[in-house]
Amino acid sequence: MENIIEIVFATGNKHKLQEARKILGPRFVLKTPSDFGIEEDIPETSDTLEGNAIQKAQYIWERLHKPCFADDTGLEVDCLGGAPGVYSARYAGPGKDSLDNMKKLLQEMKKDTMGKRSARFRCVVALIIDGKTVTFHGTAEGHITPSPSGTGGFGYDPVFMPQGCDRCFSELTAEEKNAISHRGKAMRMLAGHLSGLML
Ligand code: ITT
Repeated sequence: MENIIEIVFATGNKHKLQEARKILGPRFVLKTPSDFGIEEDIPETSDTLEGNAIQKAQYIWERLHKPCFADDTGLEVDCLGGAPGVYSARYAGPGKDSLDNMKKLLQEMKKDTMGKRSARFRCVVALIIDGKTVTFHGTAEGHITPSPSGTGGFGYDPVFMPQGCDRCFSELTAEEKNAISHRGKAMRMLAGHLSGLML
């Protein structure tokens, strides 16, 4: 029988946690910072996804000294020169939510974009075990739709249509999104790595 692997996911985002639990399956018991009384927002001040993912995982490692990982994700839109990218969470400014971010994105794309709507989600997962860091990368290619649709998922999902699909991430079931998403890809690599370590 496979052993259970307990690990801390350094996130404050409940949607990410829900997705990670589904992707990783019952063998992995995911704890959160708040299970250990860490309630503050974990700083993410790097200008790269990898830098932020490592920074978030390190924040938890330094406080708990338990196996932990973090996820930093960005949406890169080609006609906007890769924006919002690493600034996806704060695109519409401080104190704004996902609806404001999507609104700003669609507004920006009404400008001189020559009809080009290609985009991708990039996810970097940073794992720390025994003080050693390893990163995993996952990408989902697609395009930004002219208006939001669907009610599932979170963040920019209502305006992101993955390549080869006629529905946005927000119109897919959780299983369908996880099968092709940036996070699904990165976290399946994480699971493979952890399984190989025979923790
Ligand atoms: P943690 O740092 O606590 O993990 P966060 O929400 O701050 O949570 P990010 O910095 O990685 O996480 O978020 C980047 C932004 O991209 C944020 O606005 C999310 O809503 C959005 N986002 C992340 N993953 C997404 C996904 O799978 N689908 C749609 N939007 C996503």
